[in-house]
Amino acid sequence: MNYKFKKFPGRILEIEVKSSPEDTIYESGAVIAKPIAVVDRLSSFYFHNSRIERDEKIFTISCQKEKWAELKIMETSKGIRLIIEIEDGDGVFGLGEEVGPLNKRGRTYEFYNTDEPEHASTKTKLYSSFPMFMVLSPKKALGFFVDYPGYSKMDICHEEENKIIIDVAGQAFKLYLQGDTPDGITANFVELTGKPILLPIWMLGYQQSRWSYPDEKTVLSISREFRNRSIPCDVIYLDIDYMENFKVFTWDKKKFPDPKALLSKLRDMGFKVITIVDPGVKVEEGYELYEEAKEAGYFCTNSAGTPFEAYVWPGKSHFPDFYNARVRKWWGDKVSEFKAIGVAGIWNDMNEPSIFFTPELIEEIKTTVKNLSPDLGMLADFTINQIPYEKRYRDHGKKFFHKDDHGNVISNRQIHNIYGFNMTRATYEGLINHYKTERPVILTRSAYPGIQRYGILWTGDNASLWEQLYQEIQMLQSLAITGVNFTGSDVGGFGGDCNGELLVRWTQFGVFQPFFRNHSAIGTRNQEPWSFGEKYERIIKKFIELRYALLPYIYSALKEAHDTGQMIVNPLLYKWPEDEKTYEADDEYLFGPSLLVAPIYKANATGRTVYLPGMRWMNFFNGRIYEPGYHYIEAPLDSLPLFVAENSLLSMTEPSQYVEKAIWKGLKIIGFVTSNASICIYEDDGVSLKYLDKAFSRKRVEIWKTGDKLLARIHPEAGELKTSERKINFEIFDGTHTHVGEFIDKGEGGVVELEKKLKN
Ligand code: MIG
Repeated sequence: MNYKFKKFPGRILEIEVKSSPEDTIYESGAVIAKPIAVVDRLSSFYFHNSRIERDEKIFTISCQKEKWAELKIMETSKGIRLIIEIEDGDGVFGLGEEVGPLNKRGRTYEFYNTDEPEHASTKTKLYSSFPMFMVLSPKKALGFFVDYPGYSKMDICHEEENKIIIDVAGQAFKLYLQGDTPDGITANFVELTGKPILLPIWMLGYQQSRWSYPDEKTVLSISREFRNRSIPCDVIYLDIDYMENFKVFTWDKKKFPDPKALLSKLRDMGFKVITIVDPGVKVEEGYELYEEAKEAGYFCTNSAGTPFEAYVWPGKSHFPDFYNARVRKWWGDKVSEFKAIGVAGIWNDMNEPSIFFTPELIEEIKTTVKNLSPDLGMLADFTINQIPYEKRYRDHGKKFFHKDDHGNVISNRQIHNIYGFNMTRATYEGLINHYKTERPVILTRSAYPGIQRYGILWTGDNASLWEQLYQEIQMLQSLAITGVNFTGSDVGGFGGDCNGELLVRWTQFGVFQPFFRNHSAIGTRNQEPWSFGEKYERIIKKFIELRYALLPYIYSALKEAHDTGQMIVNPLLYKWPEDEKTYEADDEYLFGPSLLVAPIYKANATGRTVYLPGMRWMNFFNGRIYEPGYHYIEAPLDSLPLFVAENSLLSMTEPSQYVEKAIWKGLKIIGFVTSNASICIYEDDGVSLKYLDKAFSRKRVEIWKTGDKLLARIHPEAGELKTSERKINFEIFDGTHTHVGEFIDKGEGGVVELEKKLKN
């Protein structure tokens, strides 16, 4: 075994692990930070005050002589194994898009991007791979990232009580270790893999999708429905049926006779349109994209060097080799050309890549079926059941090849998990290159660490089931730990039939997902906000309006994430790692700097137990104050448990039907302040990159108590954007009284004394 050590910013240690010196590391592209130094001796290495000692293949991670964990690295017949021995009670958090609880102990997880349409709790892999996690106890927080883009598997204290056993199916990879506070670990990881992009403000609005709104007429009528019912909405999606025979970058001219006119009509109504783009290119003579790519050799190949062939939506298809820079450039140009008629964003689907079947598979199935006989009994039944499932999702990697920028052929097996990542990267680079001042908007289903610098991940084909609503609450936090700031689940559930109550509860959660989109599958019940009758529509509307009212707060948090790597969504354990009760509180989380949200995810529930950590909290809806600890909170259908932290503030505005700019006409500051609190309000044009040239405004609002009076101060902190004159209202609760006030903001700031309201 061979090791090399490098020091990275954020006190991260990189260990390059190789079976033998000749083994190649296939770069995943996740890490973009530059190393600070090559380290040759580990004896004085850090981890806070800790040391890593090198004893053959055993590294002891310790702190001032106290052993924290032990890491062993060894060769196996299938690759390289890491064993991390942790302590009793240590929590393990992260792994991004995996089903299961926030604390990952007691289960096995796989990393091999897979189109898994059933997110059952038994599943061990989904569309993305985030082999990053932290080991946490009140006295320590250690971060690990196994940067290997091929197959790996992690047994997290499943087989053996306090052991994490990681099997990497390769001979060489990089391992990153760090020690910090839990939120520091994520921030450092983001330093390593890139800051989250700043999205346009309208991506924070409510979004409506369906597989599919099949024609122009339907798209228009759905959009009008939103405006007629005054339900805010910013984005409408076009799923696969807008294309002609599922050919990427084409429009079905029968169903969408004039897409440009349609997009501009929708724009006038305040809607942006995001279109789906799949990687599978239809094999069809005369189809320009296909001809061009075939001619230039842009497709992935099989072992014979001809294009790799498999069947997806367009039928027989080839797959662009996004691992290659020339192919990425070509694809980026194509996407940009397609976008030019007024498409606002690109939705990358099927990019694991998903494959329905290969021609060889059909042959194999035929053989299997031919040999089926009733005499096989139970085995026959077993074989029949395995055909549609196992066979479809198995590994195609053996016959599927890429070419790197130097012409070396690489099996998909080695770099399988970055196909979607590179497709998103290609799209991002193309859009940024062609639309120089516009913030690119790209959704992706498949991802790898670092994806936050290119696009938005959504969690794929969940189902309209209560247990999956709970699962999404957990997954949202696991993704945030691994640096994915902007993500969310299909609100209402994708597969299966939703109902009014479930849609209300999922929408309430959706308000507190960074990405807030309702989407559902073909053949399921309609799921738009008005689909289940007036009673539900009214509540859904109220919550979508709450989202719009909170936009100043959410947008400022988004900018904070872009600047500092501090995520919008944070598990409670980030702020209270010394309180182990937060390790199990995985059905609630922090949203931005001031809010704690505890969604309702059980059918027929009218309330739930909430754990309020570390300080006092104010119920957002009724102003009641709670001491830290467990509380049962009433939450009938039109309410959810939502709390404002003691000594914190929220910036809000009047809800609108859609948002074009992140410059607010009026603001309202609410909060719970017993000594002092402050919040930042970040504003800019909401769509361009001009903020890089100081065309933004960042103001700080502070509230503090002197005697029994509350004072408010606003002062500009940074930026050159001038906001026009507007009113800022205050409504601050000090634990016994509400203090109100009004301030005319002319841009230069000032101080105002709030007035105590005698009656609340
Ligand atoms: O094979 O485009 O996850 O959001 O609606 C299914 C149709 C393909 C899967 C995506 C889903 C989308 C659907 N797609």
